[in-house]
Amino acid sequence: PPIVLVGAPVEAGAGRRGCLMGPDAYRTAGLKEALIQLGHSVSDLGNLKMAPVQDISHSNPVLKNLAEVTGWTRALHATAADLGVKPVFPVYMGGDHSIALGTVAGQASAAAAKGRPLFVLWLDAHSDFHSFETTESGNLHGTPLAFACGLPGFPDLLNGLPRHPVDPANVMILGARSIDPHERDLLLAHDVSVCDMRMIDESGVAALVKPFLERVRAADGLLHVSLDVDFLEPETAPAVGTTVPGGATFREAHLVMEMLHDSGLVTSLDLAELNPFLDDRGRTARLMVDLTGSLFGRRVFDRPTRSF
Ligand code: DIR
Ligand code: MN
Ligand code: MN
Ligand code: MN
Repeated sequence: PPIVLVGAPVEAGAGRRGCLMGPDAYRTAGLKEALIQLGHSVSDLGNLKMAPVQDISHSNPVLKNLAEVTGWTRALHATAADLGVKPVFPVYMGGDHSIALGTVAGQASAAAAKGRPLFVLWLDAHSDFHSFETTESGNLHGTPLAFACGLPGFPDLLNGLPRHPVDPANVMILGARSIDPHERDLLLAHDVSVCDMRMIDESGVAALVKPFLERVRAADGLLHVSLDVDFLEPETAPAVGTTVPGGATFREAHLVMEMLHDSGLVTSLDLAELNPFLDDRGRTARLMVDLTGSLFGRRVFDRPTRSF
């Protein structure tokens, strides 16, 4: 299907400024041109607009920028719910990871309309599994996966619209190496499959990703991929505010993307947390473009398509 790029210049969910430049950095790094070169038809919807939502509140006093994050969540939810039922492949160019409060909820609403289960692959150093009650930093980019899974402890971010929670059994987190105690408890209670860096060290990414893709296929599911820049090793991808050492290598990340492409199962993508202010001559933006290229079919050499 045609690829639709959606700019989400959001920085209200992160602890430091700069992610609002993300969509333009992807444009400067040639995301659209790279995908066209791979034979896809690509359109860029430009950047979404947002109106802060003032009539929203929560009892946790540490939450930062609730009005703005709620405004972005509603705008992205509406866009994703709409694109999700059309014959297009949406790529959400963030923006910090709070964009996924809206994108996953919207894709989940579209999946429900199609009567198909939504699966989520979360590529991240963090699990982003806080509720608005458990976050201690107050940075709402630490909450989107818990919201997607329908956990309690959130205000009415969707303005009364139904949430269509993703079944936690349909979620895989890959690359984790920084999980807060409250997140750990919630992940265990909801039985989310967490593949941490040690599991990648011991078995390699392919052995972890393949059975997950087989489950998506067996369930006739739709697959949303949420790629946080900090999934990668910071020396490889420095342009992110929350670097954690010991991340995925260049090849591990490309291999995941190549396997996702070969599976043919992915239906939507977030590119989250790129902070161009922290980049080194654009190399992280270019790497994210290259990884997206691998997800859309770039390969080193022809080989028979394997089905994962
Ligand atoms: C930490 C860091 N768990 C927090 N989270 C994220 O602030 O809640 N950093 N997502 O990217
Ligand atoms: Mn994240
Ligand atoms: Mn992260
Ligand atoms: Mn935390």
